[in-house]
Amino acid sequence: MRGAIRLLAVISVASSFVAPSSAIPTVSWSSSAVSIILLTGTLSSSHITFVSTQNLENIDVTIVPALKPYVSVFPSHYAQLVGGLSYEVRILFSIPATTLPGMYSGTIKLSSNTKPPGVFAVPLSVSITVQQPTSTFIPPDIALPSLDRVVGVTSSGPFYASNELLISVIPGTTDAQVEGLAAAEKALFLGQDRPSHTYQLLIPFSDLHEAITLIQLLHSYKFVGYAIPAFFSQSQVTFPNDASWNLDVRFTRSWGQETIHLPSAWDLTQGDTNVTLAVIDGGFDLNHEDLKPAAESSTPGFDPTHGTEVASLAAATGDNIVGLAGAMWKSHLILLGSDYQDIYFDLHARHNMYVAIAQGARIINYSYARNWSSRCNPTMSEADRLSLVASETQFWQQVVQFAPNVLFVFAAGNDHDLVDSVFPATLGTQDANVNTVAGTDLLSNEASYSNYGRVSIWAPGGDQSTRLCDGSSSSPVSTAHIWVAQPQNSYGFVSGTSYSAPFVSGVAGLMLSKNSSLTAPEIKNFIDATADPTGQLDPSGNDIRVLNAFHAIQQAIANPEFDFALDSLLVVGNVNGGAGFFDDFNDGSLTVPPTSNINCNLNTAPVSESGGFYI
Ligand SMILES: [Ca+2]
Repeated sequence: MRGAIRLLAVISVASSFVAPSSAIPTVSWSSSAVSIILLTGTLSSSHITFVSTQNLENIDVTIVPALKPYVSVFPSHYAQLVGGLSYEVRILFSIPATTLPGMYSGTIKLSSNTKPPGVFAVPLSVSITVQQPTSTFIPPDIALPSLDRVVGVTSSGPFYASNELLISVIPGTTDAQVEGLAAAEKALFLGQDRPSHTYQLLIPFSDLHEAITLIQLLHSYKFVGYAIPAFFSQSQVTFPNDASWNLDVRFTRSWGQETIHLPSAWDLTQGDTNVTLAVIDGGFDLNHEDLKPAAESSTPGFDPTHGTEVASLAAATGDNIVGLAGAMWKSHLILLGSDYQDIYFDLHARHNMYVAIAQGARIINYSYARNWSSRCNPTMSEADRLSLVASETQFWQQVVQFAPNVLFVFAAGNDHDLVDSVFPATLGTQDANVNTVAGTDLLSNEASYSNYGRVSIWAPGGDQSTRLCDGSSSSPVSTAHIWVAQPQNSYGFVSGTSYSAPFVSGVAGLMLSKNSSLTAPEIKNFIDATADPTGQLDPSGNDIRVLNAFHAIQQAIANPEFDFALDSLLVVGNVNGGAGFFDDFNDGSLTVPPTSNINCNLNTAPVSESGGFYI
């Protein structure tokens, strides 16, 4: 039954600037107050801006003690503020599962250790209304798990939301049926994802094995398509410990782009603002000087580091003096963030894939992964492991197969392991519209951390010694990294298959810029067919073949629009319109000039014709 809770995770922000009471404050918030309603055990984020009338140094953003268990901010410190400029503070609300229902109020303040104590900025009022989930009200949107509910099988993952299962129901299932299940199984509703008919159930279990047992029970309900624990993917970054560069700076910053022949590719195209590329990643600096996201359709997430880095390789603005050149200098770029640091709630990530598809994305980059191999999960039973692999396959294939003409580009992952149990990367071994990208080093060797096997393609990821899932450390040959954009108009070096994937996403975007009629499987096939052989084999005996942007785009051009390998056109049934033959590109592929329109009127008998066609 709806109505018990009116709204969830709706952030209301008063619209007026703070009016000074006596003295004019140096700093003004864009709103006087922030208020939010959240369920216990969930999380949400917001952002707010402020302006200072003068230059300031060393300003801290502080939270009153009463709110500290529930609120954190990013950034929490500004070394320099320029008077008159607007600064954004991101606010994360995380309501631990044990929080009692009620109203929690307090303030967020700006303070300066060089200014006398007192009010130079009016504190921002914050109020949080905490409610408990029920078995009778299904919140209308996804709920993100609170930070205390992020638990790991080990301290380095895999991570899942405690006491939460996701059930995807078959079309036609009613809310009442799902409410009946919840009542019978003593489950409470946290949220739902409508595009995938998925419900988030709060239901107690002590570990993953118990969760899998519960899932088998839930499968006894005929309307349950599948059920799965609520997992988080992990960003596939490896963290630099030491930068030991011997090479010229210019070369170190562009070897990845040179390896995949982007400079010659850019002679053919630098991209197209009509090609929509979505990067689903941790968070983004939407104001970065070198990123131009589509203003209407991006969400920043909380920690802007990883997403800014990944997006810059695919789509940093080229030829603008600053920063670097993304594979696509021009694109329609959608950036959809997470509200966590280096993890992404799977349900949210998948939901954002549906969002990107609805907004016309042709390419979706996701540089996150989770590995269910026995090597990475030595304490898990084989039965549990296979059960999770089966659920995961259904979970990710639901969105991949929903949009067969969208190219999904996934990082292969950083465990130096077979890709077969890595999600969502392993879908590249079975789905024609999924590209799984493994990482190479400066010399186009397999990066020491990169997963391998039946990956779709290899691309530069840099290399360095990395802690692997089994606790061992990888042994790099070279330690060259990848130069990327980072928050607040800075730049730096990183490594990981996180950074291999966006090279492929950007090159796919370049291919579409030259030929928008390419299908996602064609893009995947052309990238594969034109890759550079290295003569090396990965540990499983597969060829290491590195992305070649120039040849991939040439292949895209060689397959112009309307040049079908079609022998006949059979029109069956009631088509009210016309069809005909023509050759759009004058490339000589049609030897017979355009002829013979076919008129397909209602109720005409089936006809067949030969040649190229348009409808
Ligand atoms: Ca640039």
